[in-house]
Order: sequence, then structure tokens, then C-alpha cells
Amino acid sequence: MDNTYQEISNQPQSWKQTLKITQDAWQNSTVSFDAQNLHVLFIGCGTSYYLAFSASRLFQEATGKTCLAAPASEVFLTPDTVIPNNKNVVVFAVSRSGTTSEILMAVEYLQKYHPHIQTIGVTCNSQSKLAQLTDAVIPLNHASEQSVVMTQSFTNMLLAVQVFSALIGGRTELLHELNQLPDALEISISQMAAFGHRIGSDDELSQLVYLGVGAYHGLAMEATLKLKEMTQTPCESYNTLEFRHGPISIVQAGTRVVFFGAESDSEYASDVVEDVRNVGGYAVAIVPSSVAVKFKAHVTFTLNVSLCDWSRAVLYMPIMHYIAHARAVSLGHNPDKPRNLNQVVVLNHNHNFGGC
Ligand code: F1P
Repeated sequence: MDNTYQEISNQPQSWKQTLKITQDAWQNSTVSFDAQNLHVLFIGCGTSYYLAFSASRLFQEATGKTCLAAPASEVFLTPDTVIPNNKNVVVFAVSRSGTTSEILMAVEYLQKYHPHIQTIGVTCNSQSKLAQLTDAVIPLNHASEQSVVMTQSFTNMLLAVQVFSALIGGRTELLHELNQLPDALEISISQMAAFGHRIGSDDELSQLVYLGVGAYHGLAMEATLKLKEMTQTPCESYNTLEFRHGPISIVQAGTRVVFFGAESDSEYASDVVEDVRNVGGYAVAIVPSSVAVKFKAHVTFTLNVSLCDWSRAVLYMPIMHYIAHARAVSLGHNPDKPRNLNQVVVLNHNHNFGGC
């Protein structure tokens, strides 16, 4: 068994550890979220940027604080577009390695030009430069990968931000739901692997589209990145209803359109499923049991766990990981060795804003 498959399958155990570690990190954190007019910025690169996108939506929903997500490079390239000057800002800097050039440059830029901004590093490397630079750290070393491709680190770092946001928002009911996730995944992980294999190893598949709304759109973007890294299959992601506004033109017989179904948008998403079928596409729905009947997809995976949309988010991802893995294997690729890619991206033009 390759590393990637093991890391995908390790998620129930790693989530358990993350829930504990993050609650401890919260106790030790000195970063304050009490300021009036607080604005929270989430930054990252690649997978960690898509994570930031989902995290910003989930954080705002749980806490009521305004949030934005941006690629880390925008902090120093277009700072006025992402750093409001009339608000108290806290930045979550997300990076598995804690060594990616842009994330370090962003934090150094903030320290130099916005010294009042507090930073929290969310990383799987507690010895990294990011962990040293930030005011507080959520250290998730157990969730790092041997693989280049990020699978369990994505879900664990997202889960950690959710724990923080439930604690900041005083949302004990959400925390209670998050604590149920490892068992919920453990019970269904072998079915997820089988489902992922069924979709990913289908010879008739020529392209994939992933659709989700709000935080789930970030998950959909991350699902495309997995597939691109591991298989180079043409794939795209959209907000579910946006797909109708033009992109639906790309649907053809080999197109698989995967819906990240949620309770909140099921009425409307089920119409999009119908549209996809009407233009000759093949619809795949991953949906909670409460709304499963509404999605008349060709094939459906039902998430049989009674959690709200907010808490359920990470539960969709192992299926996406298994789809990408199965497709890589069926195309004869080694999932542990993605094309043109290393674990960490280091820029040649690596400006040190901190001067250290
Ligand atoms: C982010 C990242 C990954 C990508 C590749 C290179 O790294 O861009 O998303 O898959 O491994 O690095 P990090 O900042 O989260 O370590």
C-alpha cells in the first residue's frame, strides 16, 4: 500500500488527535479575539489556500466576525486589497510545512508593516519557521504526510480551525458535533474507499466537475487540486448554482459532476442535478441522509450521520481523496510521486521582509 492511501485512511485516528491538541492549543493561546471591529484573515498557498477559503466561511458562520481568505502572496503583493486599515485584524497563516516561501514572506511583511496584527500558525511542523514567527501555533505534527500530496493534513488543519472558531464563538453545540467526526468517519471509511474506487477507476470518465456552496466550494476547489496533482485529469470547480451560468456548456458524455450536497442548498442543487442529467452529464451526489432523496443523481453516497452542514464539512473529503487515488492507480500513475511537484514550493525571488 502506498503512503498516500495510508494517509487518506488514517484520518479517523488523526482527527481524534487533532480535536485534543487543538483544544489544548486554545488554552495556551494568548491571541485575543475580543477586540471590537475584529476582522479575521486566512492565508495559505495551494491546498492551504483552499483550506483558508473554507475556513473563512466556517469561522464567520460560527463566530459572527467578518472574515476573508486570500492566497498568502496577496498580503505582500496587494496588501491594500486584503488588510483593512480601520479594523483590528487577526491572521490565520495555514501551511503544512511551515516553510513555503509566500506564507513566510506574508507573516514577515505583517510583522514589519502591521506589527499590531496578531498571527496564528496552523501547521503540521511545529519546528518550522512559521511556528517561530507567529504569535500562537496550532501544532498538528501527527497529521503531516510522507506524500507530496496533502490529504489528511487538509482535513486536520481545517478541523483545527473549526475547533478554534467554535470555542471563540462559544458554540458548544458545534464543538460537541465536531467531537463526533472521528467515529462517524471510522464507521464509513471502507464504504468511502469503495465509492471513490467506483468513480475514480471508471474508464469512461473524461473530466470531472466539483460543485459546492460557501465553505463547500473551498472543498470542491481542493478536490480538483487532488485530481490534478495525482492524475492531471481535466477538472473544474464552481459554486453549485454558478455552474449553470456558462460552465455547464462543457458537459459531455464522459463528464462526472460531483455535488457536495448540503441541507442548506438542497432545493436548488437538486435542480442543477437535473440540468446536468438533461445535457447528458453523469451526476454524482455526496449528501447527508436528511436530504438524500432530493438529489436524483446517477449515483449517490449518503452520509449517515446526524450533523449540521457546518460540522459535516471535512467528512466529504476522504471520498475525494479516494477518487483521485483510484484514478491515479487506474491510469498507472504512482500517487506518491505527482508530476512536476515537490512537498514545498520555495521561490527563487525570496524576499525577507523581516530582515533576519
Ligand atoms: C502548500 C503546497 C501544497 C502542494 C504542494 C506544494 O504547502 O502548495 O498545496 O500540494 O505540496 O505545497 P504548505 O504551505 O501547506 O506546506
